[in-house]
Amino acid sequence: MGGKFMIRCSAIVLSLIVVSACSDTNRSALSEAELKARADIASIDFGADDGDFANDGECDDSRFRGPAMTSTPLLEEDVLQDASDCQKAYSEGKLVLVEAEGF
Ligand SMILES: [Ca+2]
Repeated sequence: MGGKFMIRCSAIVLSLIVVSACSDTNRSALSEAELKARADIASIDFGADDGDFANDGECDDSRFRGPAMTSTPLLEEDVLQDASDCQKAYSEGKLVLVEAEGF
């Protein structure tokens, strides 16, 4: 009886870990040190506005992190495809470049 309960609890904990890993959206507050260390905006290739989520007011490019990021899961296909949203947010100090391409 006790063994069965343990197995069920382990499965629940495991699925919680998987869910939290999958819902990582890069959307977190930035520290002053992070903002100070940012690359010059002119040195960043923001790409084009060819993604499905271009011009929706949120940055969907997974290379960035900050409060201006979308709350939806980041897709690899949106890298370099959301230029206007990410460039605007970066200029407003709401993003840093983390260069974490791919997953
Ligand atoms: Ca966008």
